[in-house]
Amino acid sequence: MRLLPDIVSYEERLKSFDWSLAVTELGYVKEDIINIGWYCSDRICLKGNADKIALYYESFGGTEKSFTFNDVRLTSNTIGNFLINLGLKNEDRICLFMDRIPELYFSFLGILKIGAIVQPLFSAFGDESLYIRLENAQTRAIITQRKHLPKVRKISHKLPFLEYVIVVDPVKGKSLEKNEVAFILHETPSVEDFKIFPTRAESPSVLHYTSGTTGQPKGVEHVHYSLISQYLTAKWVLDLHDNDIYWCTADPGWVTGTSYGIIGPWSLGITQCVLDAGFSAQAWYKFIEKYKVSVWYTAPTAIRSLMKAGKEVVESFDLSSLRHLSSVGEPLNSEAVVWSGKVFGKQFHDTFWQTETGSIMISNYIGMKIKPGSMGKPFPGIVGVVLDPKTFEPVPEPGKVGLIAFKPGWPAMMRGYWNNHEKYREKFVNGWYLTGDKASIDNEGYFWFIGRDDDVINTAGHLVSPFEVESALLEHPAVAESAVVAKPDEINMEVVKAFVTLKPGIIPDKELELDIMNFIRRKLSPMAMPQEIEYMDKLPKTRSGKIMRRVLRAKEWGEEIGDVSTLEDD
Ligand code: 6R9
Repeated sequence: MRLLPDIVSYEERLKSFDWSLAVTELGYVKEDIINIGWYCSDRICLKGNADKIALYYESFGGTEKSFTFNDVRLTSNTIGNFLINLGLKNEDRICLFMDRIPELYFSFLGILKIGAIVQPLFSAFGDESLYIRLENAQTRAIITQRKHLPKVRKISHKLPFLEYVIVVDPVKGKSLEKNEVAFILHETPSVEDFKIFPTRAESPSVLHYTSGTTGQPKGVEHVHYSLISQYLTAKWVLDLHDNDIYWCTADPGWVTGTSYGIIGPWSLGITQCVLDAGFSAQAWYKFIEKYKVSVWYTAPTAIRSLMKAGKEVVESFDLSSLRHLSSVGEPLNSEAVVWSGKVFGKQFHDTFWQTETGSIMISNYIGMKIKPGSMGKPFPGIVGVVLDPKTFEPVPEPGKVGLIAFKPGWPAMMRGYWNNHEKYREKFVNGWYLTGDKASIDNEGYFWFIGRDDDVINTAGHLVSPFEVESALLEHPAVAESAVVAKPDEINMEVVKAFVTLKPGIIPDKELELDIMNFIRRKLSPMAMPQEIEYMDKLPKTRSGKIMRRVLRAKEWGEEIGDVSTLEDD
């Protein structure tokens, strides 16, 4: 493998690692101001890179735009100034509910510059998904596009804390409703000097929502100090160098799209590109060829879809610019790693982390031998183990399955779940942070992913809570009871499957199945929509009345059902 001359091996890094390496490179002085918005724009300009391209953007329809780091500095200043003039202030929650348009990226930094908390949400979310998260965070403002206004309007009257709906592309002459304000970036005078709020290491920065098995989604609280981890992992794991053109395919509604789609690369002054369009093998290869992408961070479902599209498609494009490939979000099967080695001449480097960890924890570090199918080893400075599920002590034998856990204390670690201290506390046992995933570690220290330790469904890298889908299903007029589990899928690894019982007198048929699916798609999201609905006369329940998802899941995966002694009698 070709390594760039400045690369230090994993073993060497382990010997002398300290997070202060990043602190020094970033010029951060302990106890002083640290603001991610400033680090990702102003600082890069001060270092002499004001005219360097920060963002190449291409829209769904093929519109191209490019922005320098100075543009990023000015636009984020301008947005920050607008928010301040509305009366928004530090620690207010401001939601981004937009497609991947340039305003999304600039607003992210603008919100951080005023010391407010940025709450990014997928624009594909339906009104119910949006409502639950805005209500939980008591969000004060939302920045959106007019195409998403109908969803916002449907719920804004139920959100007493939501004061402003900021629309970045209103139609001229078409009136906005009373709490809606227009903000058109290119028509707003640019703000050259902006007083950035003096955030400190522990000041809150980003609030990402993630789904668990029970209860509503949890808001994961991050702080400005997360920059230290995000900067260093972007540099050493994604292998970003000054002349790289970097493409992170993730949407900033997901933590990968912020930690490594904004903060990591821009704090390093790297040029990145964004394609605001859905997946197509042709379009993706064309994009890599056109922008000469050298570093690519994507997800296993996309890689499997590319595999399915075949080698011939790859060969019709010039992809020789690619230098380093990484993946995250779900298990990366060994076939995909081997395939990428054959067709791109480079193997994908798997990385493992979570919304809660804020930055990459386990990876196939640059230069390290790749064992296809393994997630690699903990990043220097990260103590990662697998714990015995009964004693919560590290498992000493190589190859034995346990719970993936980390010693708390790395800079990007979440600081809490929004308003949910109890759930946060449950994540720690014996001084370890529990990820909720299972793995084994081999005799060379490589981690091998086994699966999640809960019922959360990971479909195409998106975590979907069965509880959220079950609750939404109950709101459908025909549904009496529901149970939701993962079902295996060749491309997405898992998809959502719902088992339902119907209300008396309702006839189950195909039309109703489609109606229920669409109901969930509109209410929650396309990711949460069940791909299959199975009608049941009765759901398996424990004697105490709890639905046994385990039994239904085992059936889908062809596994042993296990202990059913608590199953209700007929
Ligand atoms: C960044 C991100 C976290 C969960 C995690 C695990 C799964 C992530 C993985 C992986 C197998 C990998 N996951 N990376 N599973 N191999 N390389 O994905 O955050 O959305 O919070 O998901 O995703 O189950 O616990 P998030």
